[in-house]
Amino acid sequence: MSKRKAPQESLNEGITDFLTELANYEKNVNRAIHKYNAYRKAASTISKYPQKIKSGTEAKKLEGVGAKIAEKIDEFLQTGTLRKLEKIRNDDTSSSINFLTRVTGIGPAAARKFFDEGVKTLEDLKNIEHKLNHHQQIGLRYFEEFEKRIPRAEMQKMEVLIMKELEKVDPEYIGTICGSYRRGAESSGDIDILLTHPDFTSESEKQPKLINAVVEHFESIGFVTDTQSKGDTKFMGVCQVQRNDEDEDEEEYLHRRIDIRIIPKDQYYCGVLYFTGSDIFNKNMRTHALEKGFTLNEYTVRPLGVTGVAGEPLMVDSERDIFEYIHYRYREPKDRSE
Ligand code: DCT
Ligand code: MG
Repeated sequence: MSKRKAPQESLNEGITDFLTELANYEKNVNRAIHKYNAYRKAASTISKYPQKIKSGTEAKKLEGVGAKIAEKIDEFLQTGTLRKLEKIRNDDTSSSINFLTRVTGIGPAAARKFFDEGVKTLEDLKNIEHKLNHHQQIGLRYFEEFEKRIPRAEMQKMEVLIMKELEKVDPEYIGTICGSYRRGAESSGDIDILLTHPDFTSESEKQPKLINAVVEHFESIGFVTDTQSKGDTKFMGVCQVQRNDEDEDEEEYLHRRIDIRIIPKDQYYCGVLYFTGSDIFNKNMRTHALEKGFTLNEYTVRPLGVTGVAGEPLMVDSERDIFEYIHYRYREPKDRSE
């Protein structure tokens, strides 16, 4: 998962930007995930609104925009700024904690802990590098590179490479690059790869070999450069496209965050759906599923009995199956921003 979302571009960029900034503040500094979700949802609806918003009242008609957000929009439209945001930006605690969470491996709780110990800046972090865990050390080492989004052209190059190399390890692997890339984004924050293999189902034993073989091969060709964490089904680390030495004009590629997951074949499409996102789309789809009497998560879709207890997982052979079970209009990945 990537840390920084692409900036929203729309007629109402000023508004969506301040809402996103407030969202991050709630998540990172206050650890108020509901407020984070509320701001993100409002930003997402407003980014799709085809007109320039002229007042809070106008915005309030949109889904996810309540009275308090409408008030902020009025203040922003009238004064060009927001007192609350000015205060947050000028507050040493908030800005330091917000900054620390930009390092992968440092979440809101760790950021608060470091801050309480007097660690506030990149320099401070470098000075206490020995106190960071391995994941955080890598986040620090590649801090500048991870802050840069990955252009779609580079994502496409990686997709070709990944599929070609996967086939070499075992032609039976099935792989999908999910995340914002699958939704057609012009740039991505990281690479989210989902794999499955016919030998691996939710009934079979765990097969750590399946993911290890892939990671080891990617390391052997110099594509995977670092490991942040490695489990039986999930790898988190760093990759880099190797520069073609014959092409002198080609620039060196940056280090990128990569997540690889292997999912049992019978749960693959629930996984692909989940990891394609967006997170807001997933939330809306899960809410819809509940309304129709189903519970949906990254593994399965299950009917809910009258008592609210989930039944056996339904058979799923495609993403479309999931939409059909819960009577949701099918949406292509490019139409899944919300
Ligand atoms: N996801 C989710 N809920 C979350 C986090 C993630 O449903 N809280 C899902 C949806 C997207 C997918 O996981 C990958 O997560 P990210 O990489 O964070 O999102 P992205 O859409 O790929 O965006 P980015 O381009 O920033 O990586
Ligand atoms: Mg991503």
